[in-house]
Amino acid sequence: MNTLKQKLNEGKFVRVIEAHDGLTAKMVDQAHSLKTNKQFDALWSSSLCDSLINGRPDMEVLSMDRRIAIINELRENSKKPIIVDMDSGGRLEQLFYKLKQLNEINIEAIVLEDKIGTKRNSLFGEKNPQQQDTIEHFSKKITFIQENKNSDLMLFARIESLTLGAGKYDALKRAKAYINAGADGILVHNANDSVEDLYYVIKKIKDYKDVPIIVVPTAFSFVTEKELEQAGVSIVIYANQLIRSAIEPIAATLNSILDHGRAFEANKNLISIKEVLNFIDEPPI
Ligand code: SPV
Ligand code: MG
Repeated sequence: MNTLKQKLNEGKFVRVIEAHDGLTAKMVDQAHSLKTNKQFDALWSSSLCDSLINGRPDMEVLSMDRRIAIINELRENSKKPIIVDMDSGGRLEQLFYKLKQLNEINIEAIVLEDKIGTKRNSLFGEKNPQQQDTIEHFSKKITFIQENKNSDLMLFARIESLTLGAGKYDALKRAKAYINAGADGILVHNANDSVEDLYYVIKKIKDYKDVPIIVVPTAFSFVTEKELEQAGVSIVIYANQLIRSAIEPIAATLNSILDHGRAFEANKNLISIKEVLNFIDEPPI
């Protein structure tokens, strides 16, 4: 049973966050706001974050084996559905083997983006020298995935028209084509802080067909979940916030040890060894 599909079928709004290793997956699983009673519903396996923790750029240069190893860490530490960022999937023959590997693990959804050639992260914005795939070629990839994926796995087609300067009408044209090619839902990406075109595209897609829509509000993080839901969004992905919250504290600890010639001064910002040792339960043996 695909629990992500189930939530969407029940009309629930789905809140997703990036996790990049067993520890972050476990922390997401445990996160529960006492103030709002909210939790996260699913995990995002991000190409950006997985690349970053491996010291690589987000250019589809991390092997699928490594991505799968990280996804397995997430699965071991969390019961929540997992949505996997598949990048562009590469050429059709590469896509075939990536999909074959993804079919063998326990995930709920994949997202394939309509870029071609050397992939770069979308948040570079319109100056990105990245090329967008043709509608025909990308639609072929969607159909190919639909024909070869596990039947319960959801496929979201990700449209980059708004991040690459092709505009809202191109985004809408692509959304219709990708839905007709077999996409179960659409991710409309947006890399700037204006949401006008994004909302236009979402509304028009919903008018065309009521498929679930994903957004990634990194560049427009001021927008609330409530507002996104009202705009027609079903899934919000917080795609990089956990890795970004780790980098600055690590840099501060490094500098503190270098500045003082000891770790004592850094201690005030660290959790205790006792807490670390107690954080992960021991096996019931
Ligand atoms: C990722 O998290 O790798 C994504 C989202 O694809 S973005 O970084 O905004 O492209
Ligand atoms: Mg990515």
